Formats: sequence, structure tokens, C-alpha cells
Amino acid sequence: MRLLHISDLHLGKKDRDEDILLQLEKVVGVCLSEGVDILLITGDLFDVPSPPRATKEAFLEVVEPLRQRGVALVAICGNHDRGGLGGWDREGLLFFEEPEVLRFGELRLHLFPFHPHGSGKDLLKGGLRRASRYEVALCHASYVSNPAVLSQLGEDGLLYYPLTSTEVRNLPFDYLALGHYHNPVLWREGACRCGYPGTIEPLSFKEEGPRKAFLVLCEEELRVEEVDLGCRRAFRTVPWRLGVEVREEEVPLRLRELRGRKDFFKVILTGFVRDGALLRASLQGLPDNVKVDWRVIDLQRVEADPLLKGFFELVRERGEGDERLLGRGLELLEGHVD
Ligand SMILES: [Mn+2]
Repeated sequence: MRLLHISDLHLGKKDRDEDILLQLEKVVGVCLSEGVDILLITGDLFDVPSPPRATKEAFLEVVEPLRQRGVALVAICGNHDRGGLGGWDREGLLFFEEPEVLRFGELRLHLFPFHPHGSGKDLLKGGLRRASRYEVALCHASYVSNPAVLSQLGEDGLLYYPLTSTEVRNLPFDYLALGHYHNPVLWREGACRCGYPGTIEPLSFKEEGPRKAFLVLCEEELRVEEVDLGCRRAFRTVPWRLGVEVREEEVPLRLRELRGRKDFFKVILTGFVRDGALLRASLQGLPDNVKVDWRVIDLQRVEADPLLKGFFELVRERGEGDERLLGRGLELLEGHVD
């Protein structure tokens, strides 16, 4: 028995469906070439609870080759797509909004879809005993013992139903297929392997790095292999220090050059700028795929303010012309710096 685990597709996300569907096509290709029996989706298949009909149809069309080859598709809802698709059992696609146990020969799948009062809690209720050779659980929840998961989901206010390492360790599963955190993580808790595959296509600057699917092989023992999915449009954060990576007068042109690229860019602009207002004005009408994180020190404003100027000169005189020190000091002189 072979399973492929993906998660958090977020189909229906503004302007991204084409990329997500192309990545999904890649996933379907992996299922067929690897002889996968079941494709698992651990929540947030759709970005909203009631996706437009066209989005659902586009999804079904892409996964059609799976149906033709008898590959089952089991999806649970996440916090994004709960509440409109329950019972959407169509053409071999099983979409669950309530806990359930499915049996496929020697494999049992325990489903814990996202629920405002359940999910992680249902998973931990206990009473579960091993009754099959392979026991796999699907859950849309927050594994808080990983600092990256904790900080990112915490930052976004999405720490639904936290699960800890100790709790997971005692579960009677061979594999815990997780959804909710958007970056790939694969680890082991005692005898239980655990994995967040993350999104199949990056959807924000918090999703840099390659996208993955996890191939779960029910062999002598259960094994999990990573499958690299690459991505259609990457999110890239690039630091530009004025006078180092880029000259001040080149900034507008260099930013516009990024327009022709398919990826998304966040340019962190640091260093000293001779005239911040002028540079800012020249950045109007930036392409949609480019964001500027403006962290420069505007010498024009320093010049115009006796307090800032005094501080600036003092630091420079003392031979401590470190930009970070200057930047921090100027920031502390509140409101004086962009
Ligand atoms: Mn999600």
C-alpha cells in the first residue's frame, strides 16, 4: 500500500489557481508514476468554505486521471474550507468534515477534520487501540513543540488545538499526517512518524523554499520519503543595501526589472539614502510581484533636524559609523526616521 500526503492547497486563492492547479497536476503525475493507492489531503483543499463551482470543477478535472486509475482520494477539511463541502462525495473523492475511520485492507485511516471544538482534541481523546497492521491518522492541527510552527501559527493567531510532542508520542499511529502549517516538516515522535507537507505552491513570503509531498510506504515497516515538487512562482526576500548591492540611482530601474520575473520579491532596502522623498516618489507604480520593505536612513531628514544631525555626527566622529548603530539610534529619536 502506498500513500501520497499533501496539504493546504488553498484552491480559490486570488490569482493563484492556475499555479496551484499546475502543481496539483505534478502531484497527480507522482501518484501515477509511484503507483500510489490513496492521495491524502489534510485540510484547506479550498481557500474558502464554499468555493465557486468553477474552482471545484477545475479541481475534479485535474484529479480525473486518479479516478480513472482507481486511486482513492481522501480529504479532510481545514480551518479554511470547513462548512460547505460535507458529504461532497463525488467520483471517488471523499471529503470529510466529521471524524471517521476508513479501512483499506491492512491500513486504517483515522480522520480528524478541523472542527471549532475538536480536531486536535478529538485526536487525543484516547481509547484508540491498534487494530490493523498500519495505522495512519489525518489531522488539521498545530504541533506546538516545533518552535517554527509555534511562532508562525502564533504570529498569525492560528494556534488551533495545539498538540505537544509528549501527546503525539503516545498515539497508536505509524504516521500522523498533519495539515495547517504551511512549510514541510517531517519528524519522528517515538514510533510515530509525523509530517506537515506544507502548501504545494508557495502562497506567501512565509513559504520560501521547495514544496514537498510525502510518499508513505507501507512495507515491512512504514516508511516516509520526501518528494520534491519544486514550485511555479517562488517568494524571494532579497536584501539590498544601498551603496553595496545597489546604487541609490539604480533602485527604480532595478525594481522595475523584477517586473519581468515570474517570482514574487520582497526587497529589504537598507543603508543611507541621500533624498528619501525623491526615491520614494520614483517607486510609484511598482509591479504587483514586488514589495519594498523600506528601512533606509534618509540623510535629507537627518540634515534638516538639528537633533538627528548632532547624533549622526557624534556617532561618525567616534568612528562608529556602523549603519545598524546609527539606524537604531535614529529610530530611538522617535518619528525622525522613515
Ligand atoms: Mn492552510
